[in-house]
Amino acid sequence: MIDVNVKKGKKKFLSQLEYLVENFLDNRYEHVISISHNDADGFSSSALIQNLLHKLQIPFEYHIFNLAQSWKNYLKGFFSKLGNKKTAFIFTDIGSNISEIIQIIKDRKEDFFILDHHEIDQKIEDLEIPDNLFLLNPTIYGFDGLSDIAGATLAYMFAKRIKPSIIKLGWLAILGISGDSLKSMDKLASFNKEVYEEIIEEGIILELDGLILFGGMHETIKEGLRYSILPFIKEIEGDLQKSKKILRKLKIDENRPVIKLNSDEIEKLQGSINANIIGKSAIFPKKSGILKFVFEHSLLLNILGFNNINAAFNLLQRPNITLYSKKTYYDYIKNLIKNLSTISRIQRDVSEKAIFIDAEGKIPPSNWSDTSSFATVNEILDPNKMLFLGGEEQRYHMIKLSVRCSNKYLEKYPGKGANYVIENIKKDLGGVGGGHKLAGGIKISPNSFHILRENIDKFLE
Ligand SMILES: [Mn+2]
Repeated sequence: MIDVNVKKGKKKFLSQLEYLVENFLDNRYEHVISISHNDADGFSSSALIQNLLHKLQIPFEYHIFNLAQSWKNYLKGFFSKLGNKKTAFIFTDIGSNISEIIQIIKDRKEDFFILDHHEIDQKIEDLEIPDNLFLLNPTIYGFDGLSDIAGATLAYMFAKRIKPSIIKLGWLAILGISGDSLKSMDKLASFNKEVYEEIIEEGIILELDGLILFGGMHETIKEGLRYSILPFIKEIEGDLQKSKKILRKLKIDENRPVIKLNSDEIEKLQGSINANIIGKSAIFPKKSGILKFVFEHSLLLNILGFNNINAAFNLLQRPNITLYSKKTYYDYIKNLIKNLSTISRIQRDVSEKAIFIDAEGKIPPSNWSDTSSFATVNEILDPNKMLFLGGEEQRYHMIKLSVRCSNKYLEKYPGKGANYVIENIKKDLGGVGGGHKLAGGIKISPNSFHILRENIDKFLE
């Protein structure tokens, strides 16, 4: 295989991975506490670590943390209950508020393994890493936390080095990749791509060439066009009648499954739709219904993770979907499409480099984050500007903002992505938040928000 990562510190990254693996094995822990994030990538990472610990016969507990409280308060709850067993914490897909975490753990006797792909909140050179912290973060070595390596990819690589039979659970890594990257499978890069190809080789997932109507891949073509959120199809906007009309004009049987259209039909359809709908998708041959389709499965995990952690973990065990999950899925998709239609018409406050959208009263707060993400990947707004979407959070009277930018923006302003601007804001105006280059979030006071809005281009410099 061609090594595409020579320029990035692949060797250093892999030797750090070995270092974590060696220490994890040498220390013979008697108890492990796994903590992961509440999204598809986080659940998949957690499931991989749980399976590893099960195989190693190490007693463990697992938890999901949504960063709603400070690390200090969250971890205090664990520290007060620890006995004398030799204990390790494993954080996956979470925990890159590294300077804060170091202060909390540096005098503890437990060990902490952090496997995360979010950008860390400080320069690594400026950190004093305590002996009980085992940090593996590919962004330190120049990798991109979204396109190059998902949290679950990282968890998979760690677990597989310890127990090679983890390869059979590689589909979990694919779920994490799909949930975080929001990309057609031919656009994966680096470690994500390597793992993806390895899992295909293993026969655990199958790759399909053809239509990309993510959100509706499991449907008939008329419903697939209607429910597609990646790409979001502006010509249809979730309207079944509009979808049927297009298909009738093209003389395509509206009841054919999305994945059964032939190349002639696909080409005809592409000709009348303004977004790219051709690419590669993947399926889990052992699952059925919605769960057979990788994107749709990971989307459902993301949706459930927001308010039903047990249902999300349960989904990983099941070959097919429950009625409850199915309803949740369609409610979500319909809502998102409505929100994306709203976004394409909503009033925006635009500066040279940024777009502000006041979503209060127009989009439910629980949808702000996903609406921002899908508006950005679908280029519904100007891709040359950074998006700030949000409003006041009623409970705490803080302004909550989703921050998003496109790859196009990053090419124009390298190194000045979402996490960069969030750190700038925190430095000057306070607040809590973090994220990746392309996506992040921050909560600030109404006063700070006012200053931010007036001076936004300075924070983006
Ligand atoms: Mn992640």
